[in-house]
Amino acid sequence: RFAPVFNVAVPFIDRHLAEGRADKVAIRTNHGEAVTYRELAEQANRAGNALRALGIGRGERVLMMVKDCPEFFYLFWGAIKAGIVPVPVNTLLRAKDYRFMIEDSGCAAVVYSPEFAAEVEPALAAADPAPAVRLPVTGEGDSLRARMAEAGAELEAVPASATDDCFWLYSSGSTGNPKGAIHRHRDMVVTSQYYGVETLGVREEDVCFSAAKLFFAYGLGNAMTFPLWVGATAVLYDGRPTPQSTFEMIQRFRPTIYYGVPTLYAAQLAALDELAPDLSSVRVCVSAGEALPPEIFQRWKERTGLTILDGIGSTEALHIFISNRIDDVRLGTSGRLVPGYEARIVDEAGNEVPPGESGRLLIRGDSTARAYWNNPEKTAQTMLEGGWLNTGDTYVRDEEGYFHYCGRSDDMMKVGGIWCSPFEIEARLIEHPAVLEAAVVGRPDEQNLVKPEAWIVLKDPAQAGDALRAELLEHCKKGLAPYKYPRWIHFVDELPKTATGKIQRFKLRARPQP
Ligand code: 3SK
Repeated sequence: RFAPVFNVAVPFIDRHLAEGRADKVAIRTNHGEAVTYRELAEQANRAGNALRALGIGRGERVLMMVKDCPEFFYLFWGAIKAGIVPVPVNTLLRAKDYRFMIEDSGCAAVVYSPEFAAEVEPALAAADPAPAVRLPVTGEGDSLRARMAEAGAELEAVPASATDDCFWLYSSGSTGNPKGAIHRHRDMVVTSQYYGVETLGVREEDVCFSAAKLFFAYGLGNAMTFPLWVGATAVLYDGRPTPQSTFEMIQRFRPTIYYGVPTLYAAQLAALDELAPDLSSVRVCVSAGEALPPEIFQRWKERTGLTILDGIGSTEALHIFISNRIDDVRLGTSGRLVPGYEARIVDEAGNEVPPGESGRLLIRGDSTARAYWNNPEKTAQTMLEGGWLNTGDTYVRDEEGYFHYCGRSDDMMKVGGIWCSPFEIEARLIEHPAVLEAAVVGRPDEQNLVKPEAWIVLKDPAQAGDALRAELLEHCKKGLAPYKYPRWIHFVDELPKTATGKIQRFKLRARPQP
């Protein structure tokens, strides 16, 4: 239940001062900064006041190209408290992408970490309309930090209701332009309580470290909203997450919860022997972004003793809505529904299918975005009647309520008339000791019949060749239904991925065979 007048910055930020956590460290960074809850509340107020002094009004958008650093928190929460809508965006994008988002959002301000100036400034120069306010976070001249230093340290939260617009996140599908998913004040409360507390078990003593960045809905929950909801500590790293850098962060800051993505877990596993990290502080690991191959779960467990809780979420749902639990892991599945969410699996006509049959996953819960900004067509395709969200994922729910991932609905292929999940073939390939990563797509053969094609990254590229190709084929034929083995196997140095680590199978489909 939400109070009728409610600004979500109050329970996430100001509440901690009233509850005796003013001196507790809320944020630690790889630069050695330690920000207490008192400082966080004060700096967020300053950021909100600075935005107001710049003339930014209620409901106007501030685009944030900001790395993982305390200023991300200050700007995000200060804006919300002042009734302004923060829009964190992917910091790995290019000028043309930023130009699109600037124009699409009609933002009143762009605030960016100076590291991203080479892409953001040309986007600002080209955009029409373009915002009057353009500020680097830090720097010699005008900057957010300089404005914050001059702004007041007190700020009254603007009254809002739980269903008022609060912040946006751009969601990039496999095709088309990114879409601004509009989230409401209540959404972060819902994900923090239902997934963070009641599913994952985040608590005040925790130290949370996420390899996934804050601009990604997954990272935003992992390293900002969950720790702030329970008064825990977030650890931020502003560099590129590699096995080396993430292991260094874990050894230095001793997090209790570590959040990664499957690709990074695979790379970390491959580097365990060489780097021999001390992971003893971690009590649980989390994975999302794409389904975790069972092989990675098992090898991680054997090598580190740690359980990886795999779950599925989306930018539109804000965080994970189906998940394994620490005392309830069903290997090879995404787990069961998170409290507060309902699911339906439907066929192409929208009729619910029985357990054991695959179909499109729809979910319903109080954290789902209300619409895409300025995009009624995509809104109608995704935010369905009755509050259902079309996830675009194909799933099977078994009799016991566990959800088995089959792939993105647009990645599924029909082989010999039977639906075939690329994920199942990839999981089989990854079980082979030579394979680091695999992606499978459908490709028409000489008779124009779709067959699986595998693109493989090897742990040791020197092993590539016909002998290994034949071995992998045999491995697949042994472990999969006969029609599912890949008819073509290509060895590549890397797979095309989104900034958040999801394999872009559509790019492989478009690639000519080597
Ligand atoms: O892709 C996911 O699984 C996910 C999880 C949490 C939040 C956001 C996303 C996209």
